[in-house]
Amino acid sequence: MLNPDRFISDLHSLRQFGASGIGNGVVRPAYSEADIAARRWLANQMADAGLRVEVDPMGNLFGLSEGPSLLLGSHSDSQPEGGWLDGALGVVAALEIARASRAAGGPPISVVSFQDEEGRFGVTTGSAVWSGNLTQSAADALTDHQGIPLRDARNAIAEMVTGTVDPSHFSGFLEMHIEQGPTLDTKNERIGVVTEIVGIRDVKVTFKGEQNHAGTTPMHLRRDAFQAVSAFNTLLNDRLRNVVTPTTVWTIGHINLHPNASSIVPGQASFSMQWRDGDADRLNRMEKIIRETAAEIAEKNAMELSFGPLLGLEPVEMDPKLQASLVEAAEAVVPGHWRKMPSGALHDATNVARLMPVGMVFVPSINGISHAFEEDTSEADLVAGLQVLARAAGVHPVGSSPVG
Ligand code: HGY
Ligand code: MN
Ligand code: MN
Repeated sequence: MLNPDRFISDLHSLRQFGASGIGNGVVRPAYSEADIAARRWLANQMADAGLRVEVDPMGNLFGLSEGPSLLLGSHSDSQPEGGWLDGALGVVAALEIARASRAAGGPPISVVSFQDEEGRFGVTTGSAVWSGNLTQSAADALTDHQGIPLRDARNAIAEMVTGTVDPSHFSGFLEMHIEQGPTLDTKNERIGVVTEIVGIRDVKVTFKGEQNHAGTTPMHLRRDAFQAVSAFNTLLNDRLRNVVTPTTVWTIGHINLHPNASSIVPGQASFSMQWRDGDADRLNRMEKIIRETAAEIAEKNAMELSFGPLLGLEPVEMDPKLQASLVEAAEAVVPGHWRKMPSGALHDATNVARLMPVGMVFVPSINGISHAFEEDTSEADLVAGLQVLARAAGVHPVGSSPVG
């Protein structure tokens, strides 16, 4: 049987690694001390559950059941300011279901916590390498915002590495995750059966102008890199209007002004340009507009323009059979309080979908908040999600009575 109390207690134990800020916040970026300590704790829990622990060269942590098995899991690294459930929920739920499955004599369940899903170095880099979406050498060359290459960062986990893990062990992948958006919360529903995951593009853009004195440099003589970013952002919002839909998103989330000083006209601005949509063609059209608009602004503002490597993942559909299992389980556990929905957030399931059938199930995020210390979900919804995931994974009995 599932043990909901142990499940909730494990979530709080995992939160201790990198516990920060207000409420249930965590700071547990890939390969940080907190991340590695969390992976050690998870490895011990997996071993105690009777699973064979393996860690691949990227630091993806697996708890393997004997023979062919269904893989359940998510990631345990966090954003620079993250919530206690983003990723961690799917890993701890997988662990609890693996325990219940072994106690019930099957079906065989394996567990995974992927590394750097939050993209300290790129976009879902751990599962991207494991799935063959990204080569190890390309991943190793990626750097974080401080310029640290992934090659150096992953040395911190080297002593845990046991070798590669063959994806052919697994018949499919199921991931439980918080919605990280407002839909379930505002519609007062408790479970989301994911139909598809959006695609993403992410590129670093740099404008290089001229550093100069903020007092003596007349406005008409300036080559101010921040002004170029500001003009680019305004023009881009206008240019994208006829291409995007109400669900398309684009974000400048990180900006590095050089030299970032009050009395110096910034000579250089490097920023992250990220966009997401469910349609690959629209993502490509947006890329063209972004590149053309940046070139136009560079020309007008006498800036040098450069782009970093373009990172991205294509939109992906969830497996119909796994969706059907999740629908049956949702109707059994929370009858009438679930919906089918797309995912606006990226997940490891996108990469794993290259290798095997994948399915995802969401639980609500209170006020739709995520990637923030305030991220939270009610315990009752967490347990409902656990029961839906277990039932869809064929692990019974899971207490088919609807949870309160
Ligand atoms: O950004 C994302 O969608 C994911 O949480 N890393
Ligand atoms: Mn996540
Ligand atoms: Mn996230």
